[in-house]
Amino acid sequence: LVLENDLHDALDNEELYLEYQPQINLQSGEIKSVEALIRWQHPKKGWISPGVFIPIAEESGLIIPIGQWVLETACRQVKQWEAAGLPPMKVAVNLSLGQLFQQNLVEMIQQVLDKTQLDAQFLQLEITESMTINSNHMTTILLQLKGLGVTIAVDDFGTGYSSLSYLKDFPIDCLKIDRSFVQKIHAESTDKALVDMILSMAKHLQLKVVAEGIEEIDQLSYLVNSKCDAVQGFLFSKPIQPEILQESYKSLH
Ligand code: G
Ligand code: G
Ligand code: MN
Ligand code: NA
Repeated sequence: LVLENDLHDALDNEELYLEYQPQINLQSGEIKSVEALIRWQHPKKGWISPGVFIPIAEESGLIIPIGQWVLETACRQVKQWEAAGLPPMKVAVNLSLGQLFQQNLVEMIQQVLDKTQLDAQFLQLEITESMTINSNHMTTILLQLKGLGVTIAVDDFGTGYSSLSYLKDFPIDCLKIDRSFVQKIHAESTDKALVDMILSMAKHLQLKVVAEGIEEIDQLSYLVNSKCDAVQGFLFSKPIQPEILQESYKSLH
C-alpha cells in the first residue's frame, strides 16, 4: 500500500522513465524497431523492477495513467530520434490487460498519435497470450486498434497456455518467441523443435517473428538460418536510455 501511494506520486515527480531495447532485423542487420520498457527510480528505495510495480499498477488502476504516459513518451521519443537524424524506427509498447478494457483506449491512442505526430505504422502494441482468453471483446478491440494503423504483437509467445485458435481470429502481425525457448536452442532439444514449429506456423499465417532473449552467438546463427525476422537480447544490447541509443547509433554511422 505504501508502494502504491509512492507509485501514485512517481508519475507527477518524474521518477518513471523508459528504456529501449533494440530489435535487430536479420535480413538487413539494422535496428528497425525498439521495445519500450518502463523503469522506476524511487527517491528512497532506489531502483524498483517493473516485475514488482507493474502488478501494483494493474491492481490499483494506476496502469491507466501510467500506460498513457508510456505510450505518449515512447511515441514522442521516436519523433525525437527522427529529428536527430536517425532512420525511422518502430516502437513496441507493452499493454496490460486492464488497458484493453479501458473505455477510451482507442481514442486515447489516436490522440497520442495526433499529439506526437507519429505515423501509426511506427507504433506496435504488445499483448500477451493470456489476454486472448476473453476472445469476443479482444477481437473487437484489436480490430479497432488495427483500424488506427498500428500493428499488434503477441509477447512471450508459447508460455500463455492459450489455445492457438486465436491466431486465426485475431488481427495479429507478429509473434515474439519467449526467451525460455530461445535460450535452450541447442542440438535436438525440444525447445528447438518448438522454435522451428513457431517459425513454420508464422510463415503460413504470414506473421513476423521476433526471437527474444538472444544471449549467445549460436542462438543467433540458428535463427538466421531459420529465417527468423528479428532478434532482441543481451547479445546485442540490454534495454538502454534513449540518449545512449542515439549516441551509439551516431558513432556507428
Ligand atoms: O524490463 P523487465 O524485464 O524488467 O520487464 C519486466 C516485465 O515488465 C516484462 O514482462 C515487461 O513486459 C513488463 N513491462 C515493462 N514495461 C512495461 C510497460 O510499459 N507496460 C506494461 N504493461 N508492462 C511493462
Ligand atoms: O515480458 P517482456 O518480453 O516484455 O520483457 C522484456 C524484458 O526481457 C526486458 O525488459 C529485459 O529486461 C528482458 N530481456 C531482454 N533481453 C534479454 C536477454 O537476452 N536475456 C534475459 N535474461 N532477459 C532479457
Ligand atoms: Mn514485451
Ligand atoms: Na517476452
